[in-house]
Amino acid sequence: TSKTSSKPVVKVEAKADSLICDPCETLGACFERHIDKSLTPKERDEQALFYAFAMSVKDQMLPKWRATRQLDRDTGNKKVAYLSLEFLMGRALGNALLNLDMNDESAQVLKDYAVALETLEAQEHDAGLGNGGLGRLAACFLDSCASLDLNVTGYGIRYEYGMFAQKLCDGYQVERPDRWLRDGNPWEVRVPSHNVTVPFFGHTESYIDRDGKRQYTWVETQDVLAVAYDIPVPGYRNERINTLRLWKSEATDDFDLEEFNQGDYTEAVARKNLAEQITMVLYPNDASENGKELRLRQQYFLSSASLQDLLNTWVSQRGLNFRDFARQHVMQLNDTHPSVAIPELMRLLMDKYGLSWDQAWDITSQTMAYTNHTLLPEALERWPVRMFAHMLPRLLDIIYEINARYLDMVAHHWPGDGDKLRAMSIIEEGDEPHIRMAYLAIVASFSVNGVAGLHTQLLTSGLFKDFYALWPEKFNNKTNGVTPRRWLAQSNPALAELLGKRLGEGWVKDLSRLSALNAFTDDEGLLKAWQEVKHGNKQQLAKLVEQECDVRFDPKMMFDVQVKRIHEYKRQLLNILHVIHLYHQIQQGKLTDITPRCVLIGGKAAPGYAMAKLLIKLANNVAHMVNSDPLVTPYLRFAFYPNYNVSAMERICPATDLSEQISTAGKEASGTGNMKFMMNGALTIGTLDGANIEMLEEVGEDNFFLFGLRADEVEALRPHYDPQHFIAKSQALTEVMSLLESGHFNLLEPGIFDPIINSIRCPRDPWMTAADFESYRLAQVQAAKAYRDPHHWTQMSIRNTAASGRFSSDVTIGQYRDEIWGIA
Ligand code: NBG
Repeated sequence: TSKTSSKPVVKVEAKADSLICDPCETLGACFERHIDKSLTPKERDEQALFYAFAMSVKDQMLPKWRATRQLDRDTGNKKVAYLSLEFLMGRALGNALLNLDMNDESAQVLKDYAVALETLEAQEHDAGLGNGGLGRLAACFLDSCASLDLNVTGYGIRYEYGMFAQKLCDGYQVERPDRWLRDGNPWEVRVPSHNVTVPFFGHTESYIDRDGKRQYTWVETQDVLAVAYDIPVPGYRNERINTLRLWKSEATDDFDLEEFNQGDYTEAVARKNLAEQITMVLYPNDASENGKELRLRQQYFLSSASLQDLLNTWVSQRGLNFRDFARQHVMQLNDTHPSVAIPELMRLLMDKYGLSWDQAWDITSQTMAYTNHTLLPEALERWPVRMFAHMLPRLLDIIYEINARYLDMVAHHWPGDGDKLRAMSIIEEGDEPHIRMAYLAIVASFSVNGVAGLHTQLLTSGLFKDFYALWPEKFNNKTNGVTPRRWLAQSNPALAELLGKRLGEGWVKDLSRLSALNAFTDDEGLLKAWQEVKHGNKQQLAKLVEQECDVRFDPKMMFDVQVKRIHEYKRQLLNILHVIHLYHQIQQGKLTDITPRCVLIGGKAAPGYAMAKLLIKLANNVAHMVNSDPLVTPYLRFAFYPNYNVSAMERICPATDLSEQISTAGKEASGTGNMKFMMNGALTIGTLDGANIEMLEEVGEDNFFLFGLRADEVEALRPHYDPQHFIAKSQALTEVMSLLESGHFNLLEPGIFDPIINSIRCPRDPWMTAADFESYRLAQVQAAKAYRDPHHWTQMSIRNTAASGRFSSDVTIGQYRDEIWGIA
């Protein structure tokens, strides 16, 4: 029997509506109600108060939230669905209060309960539903879409366990589950009226319909229920509240029923677990393949549920006429992770709604848009055909058909070129054929974008060169950005206040206004205030570092910070080698070029990435040696920050003097941390990579510490790269290597760092650490020297903030709106 999702979905008005409290009820009254209703006096601990308070803030949003949905329904404007396996939202309370302009009211209300707003804010668990840049970008984009009053819905997965919690055990990373929902999530609203079912497994059957046409059905599927959880996304001081809809997988009732009827109770319960497994956990790999079957299930689950949701809404409002559907929708695919949405939309349109191939293809290819986030080959998704055949048989048929038609076109463009056909085919042949998801995404999308100028250029001249020749009009660049609400107004209140006094409040909505600061770089009053703000932020971070790392940072020293995922291409190693160099210099009494500094590194390594984990151990061992030598600590302190996440960054970036953006050129697609630091007045030491290039363009070489090979130089050097040559040429690196190789940092564990040492010395080192060391060291000397002139340093700091306007995600989203989405 078929248990496919073709049964009619009964529409019930969103449950959210019935939850609405009296629209006139004040925040205070609402809070009182939540406390009185649900808490005895004994239960009123800070966590419970946070929950009640967040519920009250959400209640205050409900009327606007409903009005937004009503408005979008009534105006029938084009709708964008941002499909992403990751939304790294962090905490929501502070952001909601800022955007809704409820900070003063909140403080007033909480006075009566003798609890500080910051205390409640600190109770919230980070929504860590992402790995790093890609997931946080999606979160910044949601804030900008709502703030620019755009009809954009985020579709994602409600992982029970988010990004793992990182513990350090003897300097090694240990992963702990992130049970972020353990105290409940006050922001979400379960909306069962939007439930859909998602089919898996089974097989395809064909039949001849009444008109004599061959039709296909997918039968004997195992269906999983997708339950919608909505989270409000308030715009900054406007009337819009958008929605982030996260899907949770559950067992379908009829599925259970059948098993129960057969009397097989345990089997039925076991099946239920299988269904619920799908959304259990986020895969913790950043920039490397997650080639597991469960991951493909997550991708299909998200894609199918979201498309069914969009189609159900369309049909309920417009009936079965799809003529205008493409004009009214865009699906933005955040990397290839949700690209299985392409054959799924074809399937739904043809098998469920009876459209022809050509009609379905027109709609699909006019609504799908793909963003690429990496050039690293190990991160490009390829799924075994075998896995598709088993799990998604109907989709495999469709992918084959897409490929056949597309390859005709390739053959036409390059007549008689069999190699071209093989190279460009969506199916990679071999002993184990694979589906190349990026190729599928390019073929079916009307827009393909990279995330920074250099990245897009490398895509069109390298990885996707052949596709660019075929469809140059599809390709475009959208340089990333970050939201100034969270990353400046909220995380750096002292600087925000200073900016407000100097520039008015308009900068929060229009970050280009920060450029007006350039007129004040000789204003002694501003310089002094600027320094005081930074100093205050550094004092706060120092407290946090002492608490988390048991290392004392001195706010008078330079704060030199690198926080991001741990990956060889990001070259935390280069940074650690430089720390070893400084340590050695200080021990030798060579103090002339030394500026006292505190170095902070933080970030998570993918649990299966041995080299990245070893780098964490190296950082910790070096930190131990540095911090326990009283001759060294007046000049140098070094800490590894555990469990780096969004909330940690909110404390770290306002306090940073020097931001480390030191990836091997050509490897970092864009970076977004680089922008957060710049916005908060840090100076960057960096390579010509990703968006660093555009930052440098904005701020000028005099306000940026540039070093290292360019992307083209890296590639030119690769065939004859000789690290020994670079080591021999640099006295500093020679000394660092011999200290490292002497076992000085691992006396009790001989040999543990050999893989790192060997990687530096290996001519095939893809990251060319040795090649850039000397240039990096010299740039560090420049930075150290510059820091000793506080007046000049502060001017450069101001210029960095002033030049950061272009990196607001409002600018980026404005470009998506105008150049890809075509929405009002
Ligand atoms: C990451 C890149 C970053 C970029 C973010 C957001 C992946 C696959 N890519 O450089 O490494 O800033 O995406 O675009 O996570």
